[in-house]
Amino acid sequence: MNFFKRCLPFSCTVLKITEKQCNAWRTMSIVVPDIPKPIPVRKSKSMSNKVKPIVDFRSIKVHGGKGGDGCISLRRLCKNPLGGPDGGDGGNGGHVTFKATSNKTSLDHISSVIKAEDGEKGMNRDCHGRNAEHLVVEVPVGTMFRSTGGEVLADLNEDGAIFIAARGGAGGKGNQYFTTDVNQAPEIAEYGATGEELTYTVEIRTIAHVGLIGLPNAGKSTFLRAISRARPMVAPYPFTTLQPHVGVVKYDDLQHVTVADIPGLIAGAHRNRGLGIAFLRHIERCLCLLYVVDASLPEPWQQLDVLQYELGQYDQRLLERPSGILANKMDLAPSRKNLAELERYATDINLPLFPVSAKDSVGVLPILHYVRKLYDGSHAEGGSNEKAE
Ligand SMILES: Nc1nc2c(ncn2[C@@H]2O[C@H](COP(=O)(O)OP(=O)(O)OP(=O)(O)O)[C@@H](O)[C@H]2O)c(=O)[nH]1
Ligand SMILES: [Mg+2]
Repeated sequence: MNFFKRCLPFSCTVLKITEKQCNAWRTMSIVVPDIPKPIPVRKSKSMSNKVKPIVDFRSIKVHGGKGGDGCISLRRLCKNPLGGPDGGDGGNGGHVTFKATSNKTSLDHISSVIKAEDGEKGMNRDCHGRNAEHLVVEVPVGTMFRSTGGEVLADLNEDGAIFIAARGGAGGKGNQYFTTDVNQAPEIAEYGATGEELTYTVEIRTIAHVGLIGLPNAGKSTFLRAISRARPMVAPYPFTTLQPHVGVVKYDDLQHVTVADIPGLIAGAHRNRGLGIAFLRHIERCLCLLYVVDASLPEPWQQLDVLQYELGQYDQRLLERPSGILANKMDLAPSRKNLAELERYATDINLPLFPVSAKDSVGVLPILHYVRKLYDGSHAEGGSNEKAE
């Protein structure tokens, strides 16, 4: 019995998975020599309701902690009624610092107002107030801090890099500090200094290696669900996705490639129509682009025209990023009719075209190989640029 079990396809016996997952796996496990192969998603999607979009831009206000006030006190004991000044100094306020870490990928945990602790007040009997702990906020590697004028003030591009965003105020001196030969009982002390209050815009330079771009309803979220464990909402109406979602594709050489589902673009997006410029900004933060086209619509190549026009109007350099085209919804009859014309169009603009049915997970494997090629290419370029610098 065991022998027969071993002869049967592994997926049908050991793992209890659905027929759809089984098909996806079969398509994925085609042997391609010398290329890292994507590892199919075996774990089912989480049942909890938390669907976390990625936050790549935030406006924040940071307040350094206030220094503690110095104390005015004159020691009076029963046997020593003129004991002298004994007011302690206040403690220093904490700084607000940001630390780059590879454990974070999003800015969603950062609140819009961040305040560090205040220093403690000084007390009598020469007790100094406690210095406040510095507040350390973790951010993803590649986070940039800009002033309100748009100037880049810090770029945390290394794991462990730290930026002090607001310094805490120094603690005030107590009256004991002001004792002199002339004035043996000063009744003055300092207030603690207030901490810095500054405003920054924080943004992540790269949200994902590959960005999925398309008109609303093209099937970007469905495709991301097919290749990763991400769970962006899928529905047959436009603008279902309002925030980018990032999924991870794993390869058998242990490399992880992140793919972002960007909210749908429409004609006029560069003039702030639809979800507007804020969403074109997400695209800027992807190293490579995949245009997702609904091939079942009449003249689907027009979707490519619109997408490329909008990207070009926003930033011409986006068109030079390594790209590819996904002709989605190939399970529908009109798509098959449009495919030949779409292929011709793709050849004209010199981009590879991949027919796919995201809903049925058919045709996914060649895309994942191409995604890996784009990723390797962008990293090789990055490496050579660094060397050149
Ligand atoms: N037949 C078929 N339908 C698909 C396919 N992919 C997506 N759909 C359907 O297309 C509709 C839109 O899919 P989404 O994945 O939400 O599209 P989207 O591009 O993320 O849309 P927005 O988030 O609004 O920009 C849904 O009803 C999907 O079921 C496919 O390959 N075949
Ligand atoms: Mg979507």
